[in-house]
Amino acid sequence: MTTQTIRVIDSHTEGEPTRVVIDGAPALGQGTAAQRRDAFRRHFDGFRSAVCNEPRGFDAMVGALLLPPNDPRAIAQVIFFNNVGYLGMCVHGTIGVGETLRHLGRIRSGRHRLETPVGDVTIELAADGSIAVENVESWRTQKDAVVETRHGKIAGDVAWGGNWFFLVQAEQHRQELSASRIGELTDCAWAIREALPRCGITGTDGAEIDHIELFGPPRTVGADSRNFVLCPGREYDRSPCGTGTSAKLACLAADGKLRDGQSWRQESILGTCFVGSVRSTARGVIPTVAGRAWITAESTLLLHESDPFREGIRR
Ligand code: PYC
Repeated sequence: MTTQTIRVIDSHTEGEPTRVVIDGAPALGQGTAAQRRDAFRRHFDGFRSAVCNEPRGFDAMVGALLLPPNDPRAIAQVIFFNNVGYLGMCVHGTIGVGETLRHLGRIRSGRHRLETPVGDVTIELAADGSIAVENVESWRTQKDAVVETRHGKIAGDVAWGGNWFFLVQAEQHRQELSASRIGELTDCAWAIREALPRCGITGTDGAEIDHIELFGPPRTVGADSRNFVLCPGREYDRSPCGTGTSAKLACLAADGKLRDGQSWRQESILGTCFVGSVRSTARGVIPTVAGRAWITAESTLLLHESDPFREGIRR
């Protein structure tokens, strides 16, 4: 009987978990992060499920494969995945990767480039322990698109922040953004998610919008906004969701409500914060989002040949 071993380092970024695979990843050949992500999806989807799903993970777990870069100017290549599939970018996960590289002694300070399937991003380690991610270019493609759901008609903006988002003002639909209402918020956000394709609302080139962001007034002193973000696998983001914050910053900038360099403090449904700012481009913005991560475990996952759940409990 053989047993496959996978070495991982777990962390959480402002509450949201990241599991970085540092050894035991499948052989994906040479190529860009997008090419290797496609090979991973085609040939090793069971590996994704084993790392994220029960009994070794849980629904909120975001995995990150740490691979050698395609371009030697980058420190590493990263492919993000979750309980149901693959992410374009993941800012909380990138902060988790940064903290993991620091924990491993591979970086100490300064700026470092990482390759992701949707473009290169940069991490910068600050003296206070936080990590800032300069994300991929982000922009809004639709304002006030209306979706017909079982909760009634709901208007929202479509924006790219490294993943596709539909952003909805929560108060307009009597949705109080409180951690005691996670069940109701999940139900509302999922109804929107399911209705979007029926209403023909997509990202560019028909891309599926798989993240729903409800936003409203903050509760923490000094924050600008609170959000609730539902991820593709029907699990909510414990952090303020960095790609969702990037999408929000792109909408604010498009509405003339955020100047270049101005700070925006985005609070999560749990009350943790990311600090964001933007630099304008012709199409949208380049967002920078900063937050903190903590290492929670160094482990070896064991996948026994005889285990009926060696590839996790798939959803
Ligand atoms: O921080 O970008 C993010 C993210 C995406 C999904 C979960 N977190």
